[in-house]
Amino acid sequence: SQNERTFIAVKPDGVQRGLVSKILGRFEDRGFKLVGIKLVTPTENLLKEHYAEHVNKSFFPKMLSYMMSGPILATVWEGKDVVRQGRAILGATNPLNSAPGTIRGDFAIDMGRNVCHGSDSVESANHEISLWFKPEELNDWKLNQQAWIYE
Ligand code: YYY
Ligand code: MG
Repeated sequence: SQNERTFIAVKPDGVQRGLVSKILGRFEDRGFKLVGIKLVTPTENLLKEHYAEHVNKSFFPKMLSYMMSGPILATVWEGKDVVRQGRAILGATNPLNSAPGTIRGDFAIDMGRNVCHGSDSVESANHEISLWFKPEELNDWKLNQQAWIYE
């Protein structure tokens, strides 16, 4: 459905390195619709919920301090298959395995500095969107180019 949504974030290293416009640009260029956007410096509690599946892993404390080291650009994008397509645009978790042309493959080297986050399923997307955004922060609007992007 064209109404599928995903949560895409530019992590603190991506914001610090000035990669915001390049990362957002790839989603805009593809034809996805931006429905939510804000800068957030996340709390430990938010990150523990966001990364609930990883809280007991050995890399978690290091990842937590990285993710709390500065503002994160939180965004929500809408469009057909956007969860899966978003993961493809970001590239593999470990940038050493990310294909050139992906964000991580073009802008990152270490896994602990992989510049971006994307939801891994429709269910986790809906959960992450509700963690990071209030309902009134999500904008319903008609993309004027829609008929030129979708047949
Ligand atoms: O969804 P994605 O970000 O691609 O990977 P996850 O397996 O969910 O891990 C979340 C996050 O944790 C990853 O982007 C980097 C970090 N991480 C790490 O620093 N070291 C690991 N061994 C695994 C993951
Ligand atoms: Mg993940």
